[in-house]
Amino acid sequence: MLIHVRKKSDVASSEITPRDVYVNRRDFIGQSAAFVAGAGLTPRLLDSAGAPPRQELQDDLTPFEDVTTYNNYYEFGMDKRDPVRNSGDFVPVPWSVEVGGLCNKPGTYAIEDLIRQDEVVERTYRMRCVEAWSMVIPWMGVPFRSIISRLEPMADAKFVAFETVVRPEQMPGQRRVGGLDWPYVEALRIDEAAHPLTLMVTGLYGRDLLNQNGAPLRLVMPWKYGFKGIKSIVSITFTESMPPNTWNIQTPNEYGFYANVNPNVDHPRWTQARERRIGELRRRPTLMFNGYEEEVGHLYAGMDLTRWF
Ligand SMILES: Nc1nc2c(c(=O)[nH]1)N[C@H]1C(S)=C(S)[C@@H](COP(=O)(O)O)O[C@H]1N2
Ligand SMILES: [Mo]
Repeated sequence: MLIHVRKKSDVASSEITPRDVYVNRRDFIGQSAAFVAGAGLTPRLLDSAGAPPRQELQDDLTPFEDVTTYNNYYEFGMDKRDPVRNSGDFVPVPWSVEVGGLCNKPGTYAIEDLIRQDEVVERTYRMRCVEAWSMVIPWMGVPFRSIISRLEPMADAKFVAFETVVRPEQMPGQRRVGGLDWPYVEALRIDEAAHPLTLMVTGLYGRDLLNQNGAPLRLVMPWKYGFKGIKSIVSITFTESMPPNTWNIQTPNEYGFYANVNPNVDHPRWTQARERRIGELRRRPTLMFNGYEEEVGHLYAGMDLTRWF
């Protein structure tokens, strides 16, 4: 297998970057490239003897401070600072997820039963928002494929749909009139959902997710625009036909279902060829599938990637 998945328990204790190294930017700047190299995808890179290092080796982690204060989470407001400011009343424990549709193990699952601690891995991924900014984030979570296999989808299940919690009393953005319809919904084709890179995330920087990042449970698919990474998930449903997704409902000519990062298909109102990495001044080129083409390109073989945005 090309992708080496490191379980938390596999990591030698000397390799675990202590929390205060993460939190103190000055300390980890010098180590972050090495840390990215040690996580997720890179053993393959180190193995490919003689090949020039790929761009991920130059990617520094985005500081914890930025990852947790510059957010998109419209349930808490539309400005980047709103989620951290307005999510203090949100209570992510206890938590359960409704599983239904075309699978053999439907039911109400406590989060502890869905997320097995011995399956938690750490993965450092680039995240590219459709608004043309990006970050590099060390996530913790469980590969969604192992959750899927426990839920036993039936043969006619072609998609997986997700919903975010609706709690207007704790989420001021849901009390606003106009704007998005709630719940926020998203979906993946089942082979995308089962791809080894797709992570059901419970933490970042070695600690539990904060409310503004989608506590206690959110999705991350690093080759897709960030809006596919639905936060605070309360339902998972296996379906035969393609489910709707929030931003496509809202503005179908701007946001698609697949939403694969693609520098060659511009947003109607801005270019997608470049992006601003949070913390950097110069814009960098956006990579096809956000740099994960080797891993995920086969999922879209034969699709017209200029049409299926
Ligand atoms: N429920 C919900 N999930 C959401 C959003 C949202 O507004 N509501 N915003 C999305 C967008 S546009 C992005 S870029 C990412 C941002 O994740 P982050 O704030 O953890 O960086 O969350 C995605 N998930
Ligand atoms: Mo986004």
